[in-house]
Formats: sequence, C-alpha cells, structure tokens
Amino acid sequence: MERRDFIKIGSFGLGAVAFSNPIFNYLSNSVVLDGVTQGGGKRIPTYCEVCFWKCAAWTHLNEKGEIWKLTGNDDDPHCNGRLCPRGTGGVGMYYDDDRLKTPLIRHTVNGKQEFQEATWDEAFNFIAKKMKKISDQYGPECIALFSHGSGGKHFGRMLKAFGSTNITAPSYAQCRGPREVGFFATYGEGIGSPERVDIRDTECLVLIGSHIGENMHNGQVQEMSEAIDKGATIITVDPRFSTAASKSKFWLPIKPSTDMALLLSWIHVIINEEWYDKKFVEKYTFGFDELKEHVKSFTPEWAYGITTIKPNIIRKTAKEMANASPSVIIHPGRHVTWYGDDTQRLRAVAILNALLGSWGRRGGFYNPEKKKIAKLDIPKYPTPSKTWRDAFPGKYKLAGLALASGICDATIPAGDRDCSFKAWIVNGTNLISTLPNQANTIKAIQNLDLMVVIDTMPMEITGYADVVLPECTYLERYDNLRVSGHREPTIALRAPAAEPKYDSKPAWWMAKELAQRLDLSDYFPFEKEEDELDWQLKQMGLSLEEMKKIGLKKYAREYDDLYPLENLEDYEFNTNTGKIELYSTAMEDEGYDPLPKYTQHEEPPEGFYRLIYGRAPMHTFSRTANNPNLTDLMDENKVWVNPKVAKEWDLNNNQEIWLENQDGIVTSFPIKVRVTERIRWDSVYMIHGFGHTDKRLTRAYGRGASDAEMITKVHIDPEMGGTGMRGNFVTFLTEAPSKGKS
Ligand SMILES: Nc1nc2c(c(=O)[nH]1)N[C@H]1C(S)=C(S)[C@@H](COP(=O)(O)OP(=O)(O)OC[C@H]3O[C@@H](n4cnc5c(=O)[nH]c(N)nc54)[C@H](O)[C@@H]3O)O[C@H]1N2
Ligand SMILES: Nc1nc2c(c(=O)[nH]1)N[C@H]1C(S)=C(S)[C@@H](COP(=O)(O)OP(=O)(O)OC[C@H]3O[C@@H](n4cnc5c(=O)[nH]c(N)nc54)[C@H](O)[C@@H]3O)O[C@H]1N2
Ligand code: SF4
Ligand SMILES: [Mo]
Repeated sequence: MERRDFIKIGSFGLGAVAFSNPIFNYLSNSVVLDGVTQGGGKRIPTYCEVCFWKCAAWTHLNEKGEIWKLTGNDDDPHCNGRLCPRGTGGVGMYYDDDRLKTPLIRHTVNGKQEFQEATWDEAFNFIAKKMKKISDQYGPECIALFSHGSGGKHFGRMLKAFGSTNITAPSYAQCRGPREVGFFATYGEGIGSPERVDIRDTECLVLIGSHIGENMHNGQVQEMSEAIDKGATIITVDPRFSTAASKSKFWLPIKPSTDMALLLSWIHVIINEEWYDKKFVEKYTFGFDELKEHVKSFTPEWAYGITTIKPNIIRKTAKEMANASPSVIIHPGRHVTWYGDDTQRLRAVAILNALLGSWGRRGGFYNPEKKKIAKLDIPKYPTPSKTWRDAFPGKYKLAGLALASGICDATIPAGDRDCSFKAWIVNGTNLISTLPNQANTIKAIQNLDLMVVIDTMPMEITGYADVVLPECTYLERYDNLRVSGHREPTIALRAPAAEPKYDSKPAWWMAKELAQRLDLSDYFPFEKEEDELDWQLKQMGLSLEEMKKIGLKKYAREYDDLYPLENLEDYEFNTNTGKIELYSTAMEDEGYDPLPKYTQHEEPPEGFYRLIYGRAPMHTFSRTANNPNLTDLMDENKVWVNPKVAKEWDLNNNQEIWLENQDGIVTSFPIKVRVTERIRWDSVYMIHGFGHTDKRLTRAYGRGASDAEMITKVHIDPEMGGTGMRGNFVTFLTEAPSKGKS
C-alpha cells in the first residue's frame, strides 16, 4: 500500500450589459444591479477571492437575510464598480453543496485508508503533536507552507513564529516570477499586482501571449477597452486568435516558443532606425552600446525564419510602437513561465520598454503608491537555521521568493541533501493541478510525515492529506485588509455576510488555535480577528465600524510621482549602476547572460502538437470548475484544433478524443474537439482547470480534460527556478485508451 492512498469518498455529506466594446460584454455593471433596497437594503463589504485581482465588492443580502448577490465597489480602481463573471459568480462558492463540511483525519481501518470526521480540537491536537515531533527530530524549517490566497498570511504568521520561513505560493515559480526578476534586473523594481501598466492612457499596447479579455483581470480589461475607444493601437502576438487579437490592429500569429527572436528583432529595428527615445536612453540607461552590438545581426529577415512573422510586419509594428513612444506598453504579461528562458524573455520586454522611454511615463508604466498598515505588536520571529535555498546550492540565485516547485522537489530525499521537507501545510492551492509533473508532486507527498490541507472544496489535493481543515468561503469571514498599490493607494475590508456554513471556519481562527497548541499564543494577541482589524484601522484614524460602511478607503497620493520620469527628472534606479540596466550587471555577477539571447526550443515530434493553454473569462484555474453559477456558463473545456489538422486526423467538432503526451501519458477523460482557424496548425489549445478526478466534485468530475496531466516535461529557468510548462506535445487518440494505460 502507498503511504498515502488517494481517498475517494462519497458519503460526506448575470445581468451582463453590452458595452460599446464587446471585450467588455462579460463585465456586469452595478447600474443594472440597482437592487440594494430591493434586496432588503443590507450590504456587507468584501473583496473578491475568486482570483487575485481582489476587487472590492459588496455582498447583498435578500429580505430573508441570506446571501443574494455580489456587486463591485464603485470607488475601487481594481473594478470601478463592476465585477467580472467569476466575481459575480462568487456566490456559488458559498452555496456549493459539495463544500468541505467538517475536519477530516486519515485513518487506516482494516488495512484500508479512509477519512474520518473529526472535531476541530482533535484535528488541531493531531497537527500540533506532529509538528512538534517533526520539529524536534528535523527542525521546524522542515515544515513548509504552500498557499495561494488570503489565509496564507495567517498560517504564515503561525509558521514563522514556529521557526520556518519556508512559505511559498505557486504565483511565483509557476506564474509571474520571471517577470519580476527580469524587470528587477533592468529597473531595480518589479511589476507587482495589479500591474503598474498605465493602459488607460496608452496609445499603443503590445500583448505578447497576454490574453487580456479572456484573462479577466478586471481593471486591466476595463482600461484596455477604454484605450481602444480612445484609439489606441493594439498589437497582439499570439499563436491563437485570442479575444485580444480580435480587437487588435495587428495580430502576429507567432510560431510558439520563438518570441525571443521577435523581441530581439524589434530591438534591432528600433535601434538601427534610431526610433528609440534618445534623451531617455542617454539619461537613464546603462549598456546601450553593448546592446546595439548584441542585436546587430537580429534583422527582421533573421527573425522571419524563426517566428514566421513577415519582416515588413516586424518593421511596421516597431514603427507603431515608436510613434506612440513614450505612451506605449510592451505588456510584461503575468503567467510567463513558458519555455525555461523566461526571465531572459522578460528582460527583452523590459529593454524594449526602456528604449521606447515608457517606464515612469504617462501611458507607459506608472509608479504605484501603497498605504502602510500598522505592524502588530508581537514578538520577533525566531531566525531559522536554514531555508529552502539550502537545498539548491548555487542554483536559482535570482529567485526573489520561495519556489513552490523547489520545495516540492526538495521533499523527495536525495543523497546529497541532509534534510528534506517533512511536512506541508497547503492552504488554497490545488497543487495536483497547479504544479507541473503530477507524478513528481505525488512522489513528494508520499515522502511527507504530515500533510495538512486547508480548502473550501474537496479538490484533488485534499485526497492526499492526513488532515483536511474546511475553511469557510470569503463571504463568511474577515481577512487581512487589502492594501493595494495603484495610482492612488486604497485599503479594503473583507467582512462576513453570513455565519460559516456547516462546520467550516476562517483561516485566522485556525492559525490562532494551532499557535496556541504550539505555545505561540503571543503571536495572536487578539481574541478575535475583528479586534485585530479594529486595532489596525484605529492606528490609521479609522475603525472597523466605519470601514464596514464604506468597504474601501481611497487616499490621495502622498508623493507627486505617479510618472516620475515624465519630464526627464533626475532619478536613481535601484540597480548596481543606478541606471536602467539594458546590460544587466546583476545577471553578469551571478554568471548569467547580461543580454538576452535567442535559444531554439524543441519542436513537436511528427504527429504531435504543442500543448498551449490559457484562461476562460468565466473560470479561475481549477477552483471554479464546480461552482454552480459558473458551470452554468461553461461546464467543460474543449481542445482547439486547426482545420488542416482536423482534416488530417478526420476529427469533427464536438467529437470526443483523448490526448496523449510525449511521455505516453493519456488524459483521464475525453475532451471534445473544437475545430477552428483561431489556432495555428502546429499547436492545440485548451482552458486550464478542467478534467477533475475527484468524484466529490459532482459538477466538475470528468468534465473535459486537464492540461496539468499533460505537463510532464518541465523546463526550469536556471536564473530563478520558474517552471516552463509549454514544452509539452500531444497527439490524438480517437478510441478510448485501453485499461492499464494511465
Ligand atoms: N497546467 C497549468 N498549471 C498552472 C497554470 C496553468 O494555466 N496550467 N497556471 C499557473 C498560475 S498562473 C497560477 S497563479 C497557479 C494557480 O494555482 P492555484 O491557486 O493552486 O489554483 P487552483 O487550481 O484554483 O487552486 C485553488 C485552491 O484553493 C481552494 N480555495 C478557493 N477558495 C479558497 C478559500 O477561500 N480558502 C481556502 N483555504 N481554499 C480556497 C480551491 O478549492 C482550490 O483547491 O497555477 C499555475 N499552474
Ligand atoms: N478568467 C480568468 N482570468 C485570469 C485568471 C483565470 O484563472 N481566469 N488567472 C489570472 C492569472 S493568476 C494569470 S497569471 C493570468 C494569465 O494570463 P496571461 O498572463 O494573460 O496569459 P497566459 O496564461 O500566459 O497566456 C495565455 C496566452 O498565451 C498564448 N501563447 C501560448 N504559447 C505562446 C507563445 O509561445 N508565444 C506567445 N506569444 N503566446 C503564446 C496562448 O494562446 C494564450 O492566448 O490570468 C489572470 N486572469
Ligand atoms: S477580476 Fe473577477 S474574479 Fe478576479 S477579483 Fe475581480 S471580480 Fe473577482
Ligand atoms: Mo497566475
């Protein structure tokens, strides 16, 4: 028997308005939802947890005092009063009958593993005892926290107090890490979230595989729509005709994995034609001559052979950018862990922006300002004797945050490592569908002495837990204040609109209860979470009572530096040279390429197609696939296949097929075909987050296929450890795979 069998149990118990621009169709408008009084008048503030844009919202109650609907907070720059369909559908998270209902502990009965319902007390005592034992035996640093979402802050406090700083989120090494590192190396600052892109006022927006409009990050979609209405040029580089591509003046259907060649060629053209912002480059940048020399041979003709984008289109689009300069944005994207050389690709994006003078300028990149929140009066955290980095001597030297994939790898014992991770606390991240290479994740889990999963839903990851703790949804709890950096700083409150359903509880309370059992009560000095919030708000001259009325507080900027380089003001960048480093001395010091290079990536073998994936407007990752409101809008994914390929394989629309990847892995479930010209012939496309394998998800089980299952080959970014996931290839099986084949 495996140490951890996957436990399957069955016994536990939009008013969308058309906007002038159709990219907007999905965003519901608070104007039509004027039912504040209609519903009994009561509304409680929150910020959305359906994705990490964190729109400030109102939960409205009906006359019976039940949760009725959600609307956006008008004052919030993240949403401007409008929620995206996922945010509106957040109500479904609360009402989902499949939710986790009580704490569960893994037991072995007659040789068979099963979950048994437990009291909170039993669950906490079990966890605390194990944590102490692991700490005594191996040190507290062998315990790691994986978290995506608000609860991470609370469990993070508990774990830091216990002596481990190994706290990680998949939003770094599986998402935006390379972007932060690439921009940091260039400007001495990262991009952050919400992205500091001044889309509202831009004249030219270049999207490189960033599919805003399907990627529904709210304020960004709205600003893009506004920019289009004001006549901005959109240039979209995507092997797929995305929603954004359909709004674009130029769609460049690039051969996937070759973006670096296009970027280098754009840099070549802009330098050679002298279309760059000379004053800006001269005043602020370091290494221009080296860059010029470096890109000398990267002509559009060179790039054409690699990217399939015609030379005149490369020149024309470069000219469009130059014409708009400095009000131009080569968007850094967000999920950028594609091919393993991603930090360098993002360096090229950063360099291109610098040449066009868009950093710190209107219509380019603005300088966000954030409000400071008072620190709690708690003891200093102990200093750990080791961190995750010790598992990777000499590697991933530019990683600014802990790597989720790294901690996963360092959980599998290896001869040359003195200690591997022994316990995972997993809050709000379905690691099975989030980390690439599922077999590796499961192998790591099998080596743990303890795995605690805190979730709202019986997702795949919960099936591997020793203890499952059911969190109530964001509509039933407080959380830390949302503190946002934006054009103007804001803070937003999340307050409960209902009592937690079933026996679910907020993460704050769980972390405090655990801390108590670990003799760390001093780190949670307040009796209740609302007392902690009230104390923090009072330090700012506010109160919980007042925030409950307004939900969001917007402040005027303290510093008048929204566009700090607008008039070529003196400025010192946080880099070794104090300049924008076109040539990165930090990269060079660490032994990496100081200037981005083109590397050729592997091509699909005969009969295989590159698997690319993305977002659907009405779903977030795997977390919404069971949401009753959102499954109404879309309940399965399809695989997009070019008509030429469909003909070759004799595939028809809606035909069910299985996908098999280069390593012989076959999807657990069939997926329907969508034959469309909107995807290149060398690739197939699907929406991430479907093909759930846990039967407890009654609406999502077996619906569509999982891209994560097919991502077995990972190209790791040597500079910061990001996991490139787009180097996987699939072929089609038109018959059900024979049993025994996984
Ligand atoms: N194959 C593949 N892998 C990917 C991606 C991809 O596109 N394809 N995208 C990558 C990117 S960009 C990112 S950012 C990550 C995202 O990775 P994750 O954040 O891990 O994504 P989800 O699959 O949505 O998992 C979220 C989990 O949180 C739970 N949850 C939801 N709300 C709450 C709550 O209030 N409290 C608690 N405790 N739990 C909650 C959900 O039930 C679910 O189990 O995935 C990365 N991995
Ligand atoms: N509705 C919705 N919106 C979301 C999310 C969600 O789950 N649902 N998640 C949010 C999160 S955390 C993230 S990180 C973002 C992710 O969203 P983005 O950062 O915008 O995009 P990606 O997911 O990286 O990229 C998907 C696009 O890249 C294209 N692509 C694939 N390969 C290549 C290539 O080689 N070159 C180029 N140029 N393009 C390529 C695909 O065709 C697809 O259109 O979305 C955010 N917004
Ligand atoms: S973009 Fe949509 S899902 Fe994300 S926080 Fe805003 S409303 Fe919620
Ligand atoms: Mo992400």
